[in-house]
Amino acid sequence: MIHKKYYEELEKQEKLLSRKNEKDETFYNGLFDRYKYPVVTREHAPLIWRYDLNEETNPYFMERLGINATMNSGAIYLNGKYYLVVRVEGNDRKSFFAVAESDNGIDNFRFWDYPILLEDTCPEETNVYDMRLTQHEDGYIYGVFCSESKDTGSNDLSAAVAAAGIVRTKDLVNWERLPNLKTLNSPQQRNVVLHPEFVDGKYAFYTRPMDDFIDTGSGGGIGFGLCEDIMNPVIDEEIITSKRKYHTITEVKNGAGAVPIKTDKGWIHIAHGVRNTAAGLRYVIYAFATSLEDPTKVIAEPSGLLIGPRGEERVGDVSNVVFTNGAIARENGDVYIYYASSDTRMHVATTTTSKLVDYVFNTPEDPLRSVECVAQRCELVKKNLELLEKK
Ligand code: M1P
Repeated sequence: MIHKKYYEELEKQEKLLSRKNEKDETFYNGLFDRYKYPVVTREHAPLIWRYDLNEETNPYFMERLGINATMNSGAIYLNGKYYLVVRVEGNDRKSFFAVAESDNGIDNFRFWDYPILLEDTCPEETNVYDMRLTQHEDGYIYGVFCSESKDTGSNDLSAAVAAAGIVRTKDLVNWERLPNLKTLNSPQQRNVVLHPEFVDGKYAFYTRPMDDFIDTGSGGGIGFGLCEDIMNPVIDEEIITSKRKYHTITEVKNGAGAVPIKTDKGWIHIAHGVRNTAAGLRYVIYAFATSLEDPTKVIAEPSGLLIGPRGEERVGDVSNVVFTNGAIARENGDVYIYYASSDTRMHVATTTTSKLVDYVFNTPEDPLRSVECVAQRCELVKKNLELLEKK
């Protein structure tokens, strides 16, 4: 017999799932829109994932396998629908992947019945998270994610090793697991993204070399490397393409986010930057462009952040964080940037390819020193005052 409480909870959840999202009219910057409601929260997780519905075995209708957070999601537009491969974190702190779909990309995201059950090819793997979805020109959709294992060489219970796991699919239903990526010159990797096109006939990865699980150490920023054989993925040479910089939003760390968006003027990258503060690390989202001829060459980088945590986004399991690993760029020019706030819930910001191009190529670069930043601002003020006086 199904517990009657199930139907009450289902009705409540249905109200949430069918709620229309609205633009947040209090926010304006000319570049993107924010929305009033997050697009996926832990309350979106199906009841059948969390409760035993049987009244006999669950008389109190008690949550048996709770969900703690829904965050860092890969994104793809496929056959007329918007899909997120969400990082779902159970109350047990283990993350897994689950597909949520929506007809319009801004609301009504619904999880499929079953989460993705990855092939168990790495017995030492403890946790998986943050999948980037690349529609590659070879015809597959690749998912590159962080595969985390205990560092057995250390006495520290928290010591872990991060590597890039790889899966591929054609339909988001059947997933084939490939060997983890090997980067011969970097002990650890996180935030690895597969470029959608071959470069010099090879698979091209944006990497984030790290000496340690948390600290990048000598890992100077976002890297790039080529791999001949995706079935035996090895990168023997990585170059740093986007360096971390002193007293900027990327001082402590940065990492590739969404799969780069191809435009007439260059590849637009939407990444994350990390700085330290007395209140802990602060994660923001920023953008830059690389050359179409040479995706390792940064050709434009606007100053500062694109999206920072605001209002309720600032608070969560890991506060003061926004993080993206998925964006959808439609052929009609619409762009949906999916980002998580404070490692807790998912949001969307909408813009267009032409606005992103204008932002990336026409916003001044960071001059890196206060005195030059003021001079930069004074120049803007002067031009504006002259224009206003002419009126
Ligand atoms: O907690 C914030 C983020 O921390 C990590 O990012 P990075 O490797 O750049 O430090 C990731 O684990 C990410 O999942 C998380 O959101």
